[in-house]
Amino acid sequence: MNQVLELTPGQYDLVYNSFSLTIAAMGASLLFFILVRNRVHPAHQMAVTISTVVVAIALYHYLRIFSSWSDAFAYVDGTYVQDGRPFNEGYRYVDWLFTVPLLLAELVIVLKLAKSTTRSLIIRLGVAAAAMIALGYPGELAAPDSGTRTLFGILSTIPFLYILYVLFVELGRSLGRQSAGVRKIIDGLRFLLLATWGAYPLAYIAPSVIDNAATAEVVRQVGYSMADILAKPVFGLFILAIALIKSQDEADRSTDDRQGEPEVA
Ligand code: RET
Repeated sequence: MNQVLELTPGQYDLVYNSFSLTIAAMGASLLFFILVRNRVHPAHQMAVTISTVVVAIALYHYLRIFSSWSDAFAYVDGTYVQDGRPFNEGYRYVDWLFTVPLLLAELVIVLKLAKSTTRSLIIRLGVAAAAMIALGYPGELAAPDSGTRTLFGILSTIPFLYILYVLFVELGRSLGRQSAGVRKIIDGLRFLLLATWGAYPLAYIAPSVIDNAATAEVVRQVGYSMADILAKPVFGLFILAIALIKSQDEADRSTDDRQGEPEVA
């Protein structure tokens, strides 16, 4: 496609180590979400279960990404040369195709809105997320300065903006019914979402705006990996916090109910 990519050992290792860190983050959070699940009231366990599935999917894909990266380069005279075997970018997109709709679903589920609202939000957000990822992939494979990359980047941004609209405008209207503690965490969560999801399109345009191909590749890979740590395990921790507060509310409510009952002689 284009000229052979050459990375300095420092550049190669930065990407290698960021993949390694991401694997550790996914593995540790997988264990943590499994262990902590029973502390959550059964009514709110589904959101935590989805977090667990998301980091498991990511753990698998990062293991594949890690070996694809190692296989793609040969160490020749002090430089890492991409010696013909292409690095497989597909793992990332297949991962996102599953995990992005799941992440959106867990956010909606933990809020416990009316059944019909939940259903409609999950379907609309899921379809938009799948469209965003599917449209991004052809652009990701295209050459850095090609019209294809720009075209698919723009097409993918349309469902992306729709998702942000639903989360910030539509969902905002239903937050009034949440408790003050939950509302505070949701505000933090939406900020995290905006900051991290915004990093993906930025990493995508790196090859188009950075002249040096090696630097652009490092920025893109490290950018995607760090964004994935924030968007999956860290996002999952916020969801867990909401589920735990709601579990406490549930426990308080059942204690109140019991106190209201007449004492049995
Ligand atoms: C692409 C292509 C260029 C335009 C846009 C993109 C957005 C990607 C996003 C990905 C989010 C991924 C997440 C993964 C977590 O598991 C596809 C890079 C807008 C927002 C949250």
